[in-house]
Amino acid sequence: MKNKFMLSSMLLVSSITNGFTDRAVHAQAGPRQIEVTARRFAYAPGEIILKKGEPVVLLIKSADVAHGLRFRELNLDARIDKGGTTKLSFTPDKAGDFVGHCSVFCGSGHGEMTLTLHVVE
Ligand SMILES: [Cu+2]
Repeated sequence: MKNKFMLSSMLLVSSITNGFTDRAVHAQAGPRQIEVTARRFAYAPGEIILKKGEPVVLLIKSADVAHGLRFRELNLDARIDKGGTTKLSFTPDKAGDFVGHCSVFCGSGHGEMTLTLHVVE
């Protein structure tokens, strides 16, 4: 009687543990995804820390009009349609600070609309 109870609790514990392991494996698969919201005239967040050599996907969502995001030094340029979301996938291959600018004219503050990537070693 006592043994049967112990066995079933052990099975229960091991199935919970397996569930956690599965989830951890899934979380590690694929590149890191970061959500960014673009709205006149800023990106949120306005600064992102990335690791050199680590693949990343920026999910850039527009909360109002069409916007863009260009990092000249990283050879990246994205367009985000009005109310839409654009996936920008890349792997930073050099460390440093990179300032991205909005590349679709969106109004009076367009020139000051920036997102800074801090790529660390
Ligand atoms: Cu703009």
